[in-house]
Amino acid sequence: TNLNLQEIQDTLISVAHEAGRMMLAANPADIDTGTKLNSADIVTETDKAVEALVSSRLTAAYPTFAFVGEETYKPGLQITATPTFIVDPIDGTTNFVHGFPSACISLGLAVDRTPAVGVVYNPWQDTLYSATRGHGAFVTVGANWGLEAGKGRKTKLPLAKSPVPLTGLDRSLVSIEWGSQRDGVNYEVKTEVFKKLCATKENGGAMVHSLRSMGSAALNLCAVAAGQLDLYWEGGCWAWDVCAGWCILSEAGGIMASGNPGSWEPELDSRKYLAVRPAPSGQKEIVEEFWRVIGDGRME
Ligand code: LIP
Repeated sequence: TNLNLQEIQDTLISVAHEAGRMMLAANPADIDTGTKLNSADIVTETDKAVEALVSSRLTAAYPTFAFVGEETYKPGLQITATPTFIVDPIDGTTNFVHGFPSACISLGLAVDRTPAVGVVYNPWQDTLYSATRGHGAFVTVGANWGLEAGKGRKTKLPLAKSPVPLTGLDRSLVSIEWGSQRDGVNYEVKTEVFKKLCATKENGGAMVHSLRSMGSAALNLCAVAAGQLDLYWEGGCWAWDVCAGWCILSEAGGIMASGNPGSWEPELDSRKYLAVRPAPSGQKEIVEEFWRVIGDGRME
């Protein structure tokens, strides 16, 4: 298939801006909030309304493409080789509900089960990340009001850190997430790994510079793509959390390995990921170092 990925990206960007205005207009204090897996797995009326808007816009523009969205996903649904929009209407719903300004809309297109277009937009910070396969990754600051006022600036992702080799975990800022699973195998593996990452090494040094959680997989991936974080590790998130950010990460020169030791080519829906920032060297070595910290633990 000969797809015009740039045109698809433009459509996703305009949908992202429309969705962003909806999110800014919603008052999280007033919206009906429900839960899914447990009390930490929050969904709001805004998540559902944004997904309905996005799905109607994208289905009208690209009727032959498949659509997978967080709020309409049914267990068992498979992502196939067909061009598929993979959408999280609000990634970082917990932050959204609390008014913590780290949440976004994540709009991805997968072709042959591989991320081909990614648009991630945080309307609170008016920051838009975008990428299409083979054409690089960009960040636009002041994307909404700025462009409307003729003042937007669109620049290549700030890869200021990319000339800096990765020299090891002990010089790294590492993003981790609890996710909403608070028991079971993933909980056990995560608590063990988090504990090791916070520890002192035999030589008296620290294992990592520090740990962060942006509360949104998509924003974690964009921060890694921009070189603001060195690594991001999570198990339990879904294809809609990572599809768009993965495209942005790869196009910026970062890599995505499996969150379980062993695989350099994780599947889009494998639900366990380890992202590494762009760097001229040290990417493979830091993945192997992180995998050694995980040791025998394996997430589901
Ligand atoms: C959330 C993520 C977050 C992750 C959670 C959850 P939601 O997405 O992006 O980083 O830890 O597992 O998937 O529910 O806010 O769309």
